[in-house]
Amino acid sequence: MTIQLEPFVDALPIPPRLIAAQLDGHLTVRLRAGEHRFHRDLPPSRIWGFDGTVPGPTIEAERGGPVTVEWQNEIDGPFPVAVTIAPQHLGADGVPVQCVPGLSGGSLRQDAAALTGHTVVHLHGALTPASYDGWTENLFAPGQAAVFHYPMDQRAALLWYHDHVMGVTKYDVYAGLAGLWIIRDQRERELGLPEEPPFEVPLLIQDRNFDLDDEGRFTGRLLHKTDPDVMEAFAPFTVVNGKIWPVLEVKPVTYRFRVINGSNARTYRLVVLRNGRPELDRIVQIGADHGLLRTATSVPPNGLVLASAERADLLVDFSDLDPGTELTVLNTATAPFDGSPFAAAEAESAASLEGLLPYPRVMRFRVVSGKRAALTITGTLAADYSPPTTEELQAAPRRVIALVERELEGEPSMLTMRELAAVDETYAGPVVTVAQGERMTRYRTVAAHFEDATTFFPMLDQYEVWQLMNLTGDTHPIHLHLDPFQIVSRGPIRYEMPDQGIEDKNLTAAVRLERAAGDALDHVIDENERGLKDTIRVNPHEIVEIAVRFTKYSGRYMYHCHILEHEDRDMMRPFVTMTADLMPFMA
Ligand SMILES: [Cu+2]
Repeated sequence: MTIQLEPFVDALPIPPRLIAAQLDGHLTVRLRAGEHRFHRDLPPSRIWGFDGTVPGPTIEAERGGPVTVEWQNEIDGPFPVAVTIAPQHLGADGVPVQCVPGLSGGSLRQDAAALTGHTVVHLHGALTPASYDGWTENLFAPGQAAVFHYPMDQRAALLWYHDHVMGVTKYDVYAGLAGLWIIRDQRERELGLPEEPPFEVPLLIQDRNFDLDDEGRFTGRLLHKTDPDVMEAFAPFTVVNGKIWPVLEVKPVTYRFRVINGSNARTYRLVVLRNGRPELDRIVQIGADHGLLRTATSVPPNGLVLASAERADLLVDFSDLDPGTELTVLNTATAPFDGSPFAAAEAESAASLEGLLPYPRVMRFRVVSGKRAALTITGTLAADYSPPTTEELQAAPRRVIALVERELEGEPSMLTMRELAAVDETYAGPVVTVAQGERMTRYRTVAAHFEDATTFFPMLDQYEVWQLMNLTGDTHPIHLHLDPFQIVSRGPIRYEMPDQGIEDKNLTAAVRLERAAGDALDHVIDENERGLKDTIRVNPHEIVEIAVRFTKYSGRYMYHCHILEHEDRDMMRPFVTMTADLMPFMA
């Protein structure tokens, strides 16, 4: 008999803070095994965490104040997460196995149990020299340390640091190796934004599952469970700052919430409800991945969508509410997420076993008494960036990437990003054709897997346009390391692929830039996506164009899907930023 977990009983934890300026910009963070209690009624779970906590400490830095972190790997085994592939997608009761705790008949993956704690740390969203960016294969073992220098020469934003090891990022982050990193600057101070608890609150949203004993009681052991139909882990329990369905007492004032989706795979569409009715007009979004938007915006009418690694900086006004009022945050996004809409007004009926969303609840706010105060932000928030002009983009090199899922017999699907290069009509091999009206371009696949030769060599200080075409059934949040980018366009595509069109190294497809029959998505750019982004959602039947300009650092970096199960298998590719003066000397 499974013990039920009572919602909204644990107070929302605020992760410990490490303020770089108080430590002369020199921090030591130890990666350690530890114990963590995810809910009042759960036994403690073994975890791997930064400083042994879940989440790790929030590191706070100042723009222009470099930070050096000595990441000391002090992990000792065994790997704390039970990893299993359940034998069936549905349990005997017809409920998808990913909606329930326990192994569901799966056996433990012994190779996962044998992981010894090699790690590498990546600071997501940071403009970092390549040597400190956390290249996925540059591991440090238990007993070793990495000293990484972060220049912090970038605008204020919420970043996050997490493990990035080739093939097992999904396990290491799930085990707890993630923490927040906030950069502050003068512009935010001019706006009078809250800059510390209790009125500035980070919200790291993740999903977790747990193992059961023979009597069906929670053991506390973390569980990463997938099944033959769904290769991503979509865990049933939503965790915010390390607690399942927590509650935060709020005064009747305006709060600033720094929200990040740190889940392996799950996308959230967040709605706030009072007495069952959505009250999204309480929320003003002032920032996205790389900090302040040009102007504040409301969240989309269906709710705030955040795929893995996306961030939102929100002001939420509680100033009109009486003590005792409760507001509940719900998630209406089913999994795997494919961009399908769901009306905010229906949020209370969002639960869906088929959609791997057994519990839509995320957290609750409970208003307590206090002096009322509202913070109103109007006008221009930021004027330090603008959308690239047509002239800037005219000369920009175009890079074309197709996202594909290759189904394999008896093992999980292989997801890859196919880098494409234009060929003329004499090329006789497999091609992808992309047609817009009468104009048609033929492409061959020049790279399919992480270890294939690098084909992207962006030049510093020059705009590039990357075109991402999704030929799969799910939404993929594509993340570029190093500089932020801006979305240029999003539109529908229809495509045909022959049987066997997706080969190991090749791709055959005919893509047209027009709407497919039965495609119900609107393919619009949300207002809150018009900021500086480092992760962008590419929905099914969609092409997204982004404009990126790398500015400071030359070297080898990665771009990848931020669904960790996809990144690990094998939706990740390298790129090398180049400085123009070296080009004459390149072979
Ligand atoms: Cu993906």
